[in-house]
Amino acid sequence: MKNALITGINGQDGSFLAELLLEKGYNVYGILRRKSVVDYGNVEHIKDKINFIYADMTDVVSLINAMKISQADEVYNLAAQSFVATSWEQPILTANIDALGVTNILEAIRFVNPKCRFYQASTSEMFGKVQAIPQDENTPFYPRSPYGVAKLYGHWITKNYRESFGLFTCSGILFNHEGERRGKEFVTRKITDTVARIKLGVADVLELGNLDAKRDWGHSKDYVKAMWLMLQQDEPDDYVVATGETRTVREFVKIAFEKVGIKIEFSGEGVDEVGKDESGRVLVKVNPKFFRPAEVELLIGSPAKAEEKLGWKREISFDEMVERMIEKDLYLVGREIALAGKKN
Ligand code: NAP
Ligand code: F7E
Repeated sequence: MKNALITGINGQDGSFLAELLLEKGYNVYGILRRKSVVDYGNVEHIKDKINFIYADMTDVVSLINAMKISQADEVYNLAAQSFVATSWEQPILTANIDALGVTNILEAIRFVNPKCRFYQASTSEMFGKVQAIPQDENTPFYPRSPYGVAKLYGHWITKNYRESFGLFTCSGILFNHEGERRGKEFVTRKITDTVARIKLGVADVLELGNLDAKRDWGHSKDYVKAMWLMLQQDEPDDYVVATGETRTVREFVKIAFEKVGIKIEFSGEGVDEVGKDESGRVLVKVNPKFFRPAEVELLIGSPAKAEEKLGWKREISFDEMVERMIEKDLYLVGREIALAGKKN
């Protein structure tokens, strides 16, 4: 039985990866941060099967301790301040976690068990102002946010420890991946949650920022399989994981509303653009509050290397992903309404 240590286990990807590794018979260890209220987040449903260790990416001693306790054969570093918008508000914290935190965990591995294999959660945000279309493993980086810059450090230090010390380290350059467990501040989940609220009569309007931004959106459950595959290869390497399709935020909005039987037409331009239903009711507005100081306008990745060398293939289509998210949000909002009714 192999031991796996997952940082960021209670996040979106951590939860799907924990399920995958449990299915494969791993002993799963997961790092949690101490909070005033105990919160298992997305792994609440499997918490009895996971060995939790309290640690923090900014505290190398706690990571050495986690390595000793877990005796990990594989470490998946998923912990991050992962919300791009917040990285302008908390750039130092973002760098401490997303950049130096990677060095902390690599040093912990080097100190406790240099044979341990390591996965780093790199990101398409490193491509930022894209230098080629589609983006692949050879595309030059040009990050556009403190998050992207911090992740680029994490990416290079992962490569550097492979080349300097012979550690088995891999970076997965993952494009956006979403799902029912996505945080509600990210645009896809914000849309599906608000669409469900509008459908069920507890919200009036969806306010968004840049509707023109294009993203390559896949499902998290598919993407964690690629993480595992990378660590099962004979040689460590870096891989892009993407769908090869791109859509605007506006297109995502239209499709999400269609799933609940509402047809949206957009009209107007810039901050005056609105989305109306067939009766003319305004359901979507632009709010400049959600614009970013610098934007990543277009992402579309080529998964060719991952498909060829890892045998990875996505199974959940874009349409199925939106469907799953909408269904789950209709259920969750419905339950919230029912509970509120009982209290009154
Ligand atoms: P997520 O849901 O935001 O999860 C992030 C996790 O990191 C949470 O468990 C969080 O714990 C933990 N964390 C944050 N700061 C920490 C710290 N100082 N010490 C220990 N743990 C800390 O993110 P995700 O979507 O699952 O993404 C997983 C990883 O992939 C992240 O590194 C992200 O940057 C990267 N990535 C994501 C995507 C995507 O589209 N989802 C694409 C490319 C790369 P708390 O609950 O305590 O905050
Ligand atoms: O934004 C635009 C926004 O916050 C997507 C993280 O997982 O993927 C994620 O980063 C796009 C941007 O994700 C709103 O301006 C418009 O262009 O959902 P997001 P992200 O910034 O792409 C990468 C790969 C990661 O690595 C990150 O960790 O949507 N947008 N209106 C909006 N975005 C948000 N959040 N909210 C809006 O109202």
